[in-house]
Amino acid sequence: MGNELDELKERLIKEAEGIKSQADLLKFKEKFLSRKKGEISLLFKRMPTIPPEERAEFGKRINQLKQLGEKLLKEAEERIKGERKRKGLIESIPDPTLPGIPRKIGAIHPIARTSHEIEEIFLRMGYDIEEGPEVESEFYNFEALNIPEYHPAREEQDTFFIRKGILLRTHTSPVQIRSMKKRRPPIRIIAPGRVYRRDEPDPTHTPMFYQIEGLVVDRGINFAHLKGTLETFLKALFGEETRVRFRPSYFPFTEPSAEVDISCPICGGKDPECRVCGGTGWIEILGSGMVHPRVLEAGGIDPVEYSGFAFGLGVDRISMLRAQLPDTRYHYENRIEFLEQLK
Ligand code: 2U9
Repeated sequence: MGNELDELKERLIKEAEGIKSQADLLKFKEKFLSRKKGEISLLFKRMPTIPPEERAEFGKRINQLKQLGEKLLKEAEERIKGERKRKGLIESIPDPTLPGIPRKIGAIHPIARTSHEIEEIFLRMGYDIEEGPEVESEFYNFEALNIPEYHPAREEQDTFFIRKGILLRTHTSPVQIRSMKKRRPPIRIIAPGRVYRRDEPDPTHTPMFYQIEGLVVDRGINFAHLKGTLETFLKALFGEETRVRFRPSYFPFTEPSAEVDISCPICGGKDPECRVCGGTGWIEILGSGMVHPRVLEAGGIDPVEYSGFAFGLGVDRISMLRAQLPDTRYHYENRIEFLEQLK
């Protein structure tokens, strides 16, 4: 009997030393201390079979074993807790030898890039950049530009009204009216910015898009200045080999007016099946004209003393042409793959 208890004591100590995990702890508890089947509990159950004179001693010894088992269990539990804490601390120290987390570097949006390039060309030619409000008065957006209420261009530029007489601008032209009122000639400005029209989105339209318009006002400005300026600009943007042609057109705010085409920058007019120019060899790129005398007057400038030319272009259209996009709506989908391709 004494031997059996000594042997149990030794096993208790040895197995407690081997406890390495939460699972080992549970196993130890189950094996020795479980109330029903634990080895120590089973010893208590043997009490009636022990000769009466040995019972007191036996009881004392198994109580000691029970206390020892509980003590060893507690110690092992503390040890495991301590080890886990130490390991956690070590793992929370960053390893400076690991490779870094690469940062996603953004790209300039193709419309912004096109707009900046165009702005640069005109800045080099001595123009100033002017900006103005996107929420405009009907007067600055239409009346001042010689587009009275009954004019069909109103419907063409159907727009979003904030309230009666206040709307989202349909072109950046109101900026130039404001500039004429603010400055004295000579005036050489460009006005880039967002404009809004009530258009259903399709491959070539979005209800918001970007324009750049230009205005030059001085004594003796004539159509030759317009032609020379736009030819210089278009060659700078599309390449020196670019040819430029002017076709008569009509805008309410210019007279005479012209639409401007460039030779196809993709096929140079050589591919009868070119997808960009449709085989015509030409691409319409901007509108222009001599500022209408009534528009000069609306800007507080005497049309007898001064004359001017103006032009307008759609930045989205130019961006689309340069990237050969089949659909302008790609510009506005915020797809990172699209932006990365056009970096
Ligand atoms: C003032 C006087 C005249 C600006 C002009 C155009 C012709 C033109 C279009 C190009 C593509 C608009 O974005 S688009 O749809 N623009 O064709 N714009 S002349 O004329 C002005 C502007 C301001 C005071």
